[in-house]
Amino acid sequence: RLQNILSLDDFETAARKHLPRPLFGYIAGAAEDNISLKANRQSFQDYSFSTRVMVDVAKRNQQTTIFGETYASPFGVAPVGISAISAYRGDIVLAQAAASAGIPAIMSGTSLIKMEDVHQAAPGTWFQAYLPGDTSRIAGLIDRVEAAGFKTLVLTVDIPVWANRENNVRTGFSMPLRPSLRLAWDGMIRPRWLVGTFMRTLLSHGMPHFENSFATRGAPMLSNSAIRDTTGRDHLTWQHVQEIRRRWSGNLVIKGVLSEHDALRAVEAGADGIIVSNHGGRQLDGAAAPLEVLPGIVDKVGHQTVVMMDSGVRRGADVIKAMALGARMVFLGRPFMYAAAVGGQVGVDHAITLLRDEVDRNMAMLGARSSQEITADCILSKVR
Ligand code: FMN
Repeated sequence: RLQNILSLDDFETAARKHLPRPLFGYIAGAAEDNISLKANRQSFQDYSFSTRVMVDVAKRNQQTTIFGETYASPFGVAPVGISAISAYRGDIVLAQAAASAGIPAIMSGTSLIKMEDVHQAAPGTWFQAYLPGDTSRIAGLIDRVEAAGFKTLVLTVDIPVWANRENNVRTGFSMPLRPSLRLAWDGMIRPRWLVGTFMRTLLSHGMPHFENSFATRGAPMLSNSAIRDTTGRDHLTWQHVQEIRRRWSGNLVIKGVLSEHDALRAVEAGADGIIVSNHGGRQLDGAAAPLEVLPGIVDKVGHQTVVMMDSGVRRGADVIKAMALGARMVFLGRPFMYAAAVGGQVGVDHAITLLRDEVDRNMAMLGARSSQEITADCILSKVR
């Protein structure tokens, strides 16, 4: 049935049918009025392409090199929390699909699979951490990530408090996940998810637990202890990032930067890279779309650090526009998650292929042979 999936948005349509409503809502949703969610998509339409025709583009190459690693495409898998509840062994599926396609994947700290297991399955995976509010636990976390073998640590810094995600309340998603008649019914009418993901997980691995940086290690997903440690982050500052920098010798990436000021702070704190992101519109509703602020940030720190972005990327054309504005890599969250839910690793492979082909075709029509040739000259801003 994957042949009917012609674009990443088709995975969303398929996932809406496949997943229980609370789980689909958790992935698709954003915060409050979805202003940033919509702005993320709109921001790409604010640019059009300026093509170069009759260029010999017979040999095209979309590789990009970051932190000494050459990736096959300039896009990767963004961290998505509790993915193993929507797709069987979700974190591993996403990481392995990315590894086999030669693109980066960032595993979420809010995962239900041990970081050590994901690293073993796909050693090139990056690890994303939410810092514990109890700062005495930061050192232990960093040491564990290092001992597991990860080379790149992504610190997500846009969650001082949880956003107001009314959408979750409306669709019946909560943390901890509360069993309800509605949830049970919703699962029963979606037997492929019920048997293929939920029952299979329960039978093979037992009830999912938080295993990494998000909550106390080993907290079951259905218990209050799952959320006990997810608050109390609102006192964290750049000082803590500096302390982590001193302890962590691998690549350090700061995710959730939206201003030139913070980009500079991240560089001063010793970041090797930043991900310009509004968390897919899931945190501060009304926060700028990353594409809007990207050029200013690249101008400010692009010569000192690797600038990447996410939020709203759905097409190869979007990838190219972000690169033309100076992003060295872009990440996608929801689309790959839908693909994992609907089709497992084969689904994610298909999603990556669709996006890769779009980038490739568009590069040809644009007259660009390599990632280096995707420059500001390739696009025009419609916003004056
Ligand atoms: N970002 C994190 O840094 N850590 C997470 O655990 C995390 N969980 C997410 C869970 C879901 C269901 C979604 C949709 C996003 C999550 N994000 C998380 C944000 C993504 O990493 C990324 O910033 C965002 O999805 C990009 O926008 P897009 O979905 O439009 O591609």
